Amino acid sequence: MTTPALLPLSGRRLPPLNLGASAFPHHRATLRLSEKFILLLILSAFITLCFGAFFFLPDSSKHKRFDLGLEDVLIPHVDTSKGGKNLGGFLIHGQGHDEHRHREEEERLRNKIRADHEKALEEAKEKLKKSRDEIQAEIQTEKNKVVQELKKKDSKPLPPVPLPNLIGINSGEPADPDIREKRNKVKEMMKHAWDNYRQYGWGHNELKPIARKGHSTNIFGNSQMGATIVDALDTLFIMGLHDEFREGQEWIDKNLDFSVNSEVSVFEVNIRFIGGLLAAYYLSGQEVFKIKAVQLAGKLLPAFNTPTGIPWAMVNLKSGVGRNWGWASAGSSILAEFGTLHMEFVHLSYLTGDPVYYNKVMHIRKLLQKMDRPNGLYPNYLNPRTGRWGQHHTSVGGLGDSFYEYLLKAWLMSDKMDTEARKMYDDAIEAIEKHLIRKSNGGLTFIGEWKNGHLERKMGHLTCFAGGMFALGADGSRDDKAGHYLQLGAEIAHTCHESYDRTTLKLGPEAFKFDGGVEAMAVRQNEKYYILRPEVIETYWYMWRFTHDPKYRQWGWEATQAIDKYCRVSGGFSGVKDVYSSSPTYDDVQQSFFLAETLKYLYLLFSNDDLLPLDNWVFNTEAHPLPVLHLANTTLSGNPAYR
Ligand code: DMJ
Repeated sequence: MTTPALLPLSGRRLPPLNLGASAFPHHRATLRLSEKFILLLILSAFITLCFGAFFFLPDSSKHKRFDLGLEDVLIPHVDTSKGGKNLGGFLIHGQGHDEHRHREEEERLRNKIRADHEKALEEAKEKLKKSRDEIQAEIQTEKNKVVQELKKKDSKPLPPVPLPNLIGINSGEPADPDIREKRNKVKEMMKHAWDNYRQYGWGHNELKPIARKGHSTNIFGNSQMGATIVDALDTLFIMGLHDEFREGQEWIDKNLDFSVNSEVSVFEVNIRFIGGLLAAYYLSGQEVFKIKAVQLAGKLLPAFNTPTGIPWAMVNLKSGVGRNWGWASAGSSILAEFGTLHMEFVHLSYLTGDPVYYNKVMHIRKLLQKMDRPNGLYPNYLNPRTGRWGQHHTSVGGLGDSFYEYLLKAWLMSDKMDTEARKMYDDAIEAIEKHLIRKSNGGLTFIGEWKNGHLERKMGHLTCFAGGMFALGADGSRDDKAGHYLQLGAEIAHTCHESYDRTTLKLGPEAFKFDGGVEAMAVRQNEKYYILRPEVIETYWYMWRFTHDPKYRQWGWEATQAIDKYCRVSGGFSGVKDVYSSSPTYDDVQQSFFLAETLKYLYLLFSNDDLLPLDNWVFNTEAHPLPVLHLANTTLSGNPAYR
């Protein structure tokens, strides 16, 4: 402890100080300031030492003594009357005691120390004899023990919740033998995709079906989180592949761990993992899925710690540190990412009774409602620090798509009670129709992209989901325009079918143009790939459910055959790099959404409508079915423990 006032602030010598004879009558000489200063310094050091001793010396009553077997030598009480020396609270026996006994004790102590040293040396030698692998295995065993202990703590069962009415989880068998055969074909394709992943990529996020090994991308971070297993579970369940479902469940139970130092996409993890786990829970009733979904959701929450509450795109599951992609309009958050959390987060609050998830997504909604929208359109980018829009780009495809989808589905999932969401959806769709939807010269309806006041006449494969969305939102639309929206859905389905039909492989390109003489075809080489995406088939299925027009099953069957012919390899299914080439090359990735979405929508297309009926189930954007919550606007929490 120093007393700053007593220390010179610079090296400059201070002038002598005359304290005068009256101050120190016995000192005739005047003290120089530096001498006084040294005296004061010594004094202050002494005081500091006393204080330090008083406050910082260990309180022997609180500290355990090290057990060196010294009990007979060090006696913890002070008795100096017999000539003992007091050293820091211990008394060492000296003169006046039995010298012989003392020497014996010293000898005993020396022997003990020697023996301990030898033992330690022996142990070290033994360790060194072991191979590096053996030592690492020992360390790993210790680590595993700690992880298991932590897991036990983490996996406490949640209080029970009354499950919503789960209708149509085991049905759908079509009477028509032709349709049954097509349905079985899709199931066989699912088995091929799963079995190969099981054999060559088990536990990895995805599969490389040609290299026959695991695959991953940065959306899942650097960990093996078994994305394909989680994404595929509900498809396995509805197809009746129960052994495979159980294998997946077992892996999740034993291996899916979110305490990993890994930076993941909040959106992707939400739609694939949380959505997949919740759907698996509702379908099977197995607690493990609910527990894992809640654990994972807890790891995503730190992403919301931004100045505005608009979450970061990515979060490190261990540290909770979040950030945005550099390419996204100067580090903005993306509409289709922060706007695609609502369904899963509402279910998390429902199942846990904890409003934290619900509050996070409602906060996003309130913030968006307050903001000005250029031409009534929502731009794709929003800065989470300033709360201002980034570049004025609007899309119903990549970067925007599922935000609109979730507005509609929030309303449907609330048993049509969330009218605020429905209003936001209606307003948005009106602006989209006005500014982005056009008819091409050849009469094809397309949805373009708005870029800084200009309409780009290009549509993405991703945008094709909108046909199904328009059909799904037809019932309950403003001014009773149900017929209009169903028609719009049919037109988009037709356009997207054209984008498939105009290729060599009968599979759709990633993006296609409506410019000059080009209609529904890709122009740039890097837009000609097909990566097993579901959106066109998704729209066929919704259109089939609402119209029962057989052409949708026909179009779905064309796509099934094309996928089986051109994407199937002996190690699974792969994307192709050019749908206009008769000898396509593979991208060697079996995407997890192929099992979650593409094959599920195809299976549903060839099933009866009583399998997952749309009055009772709402599909998240990764095709994971979540039940409608009939809550009658009272409370979100289905958990009586928290009501
Ligand atoms: C899926 O992960 C989801 O459908 C998402 O909304 C966007 N597209 C991919 C598949 O194409």
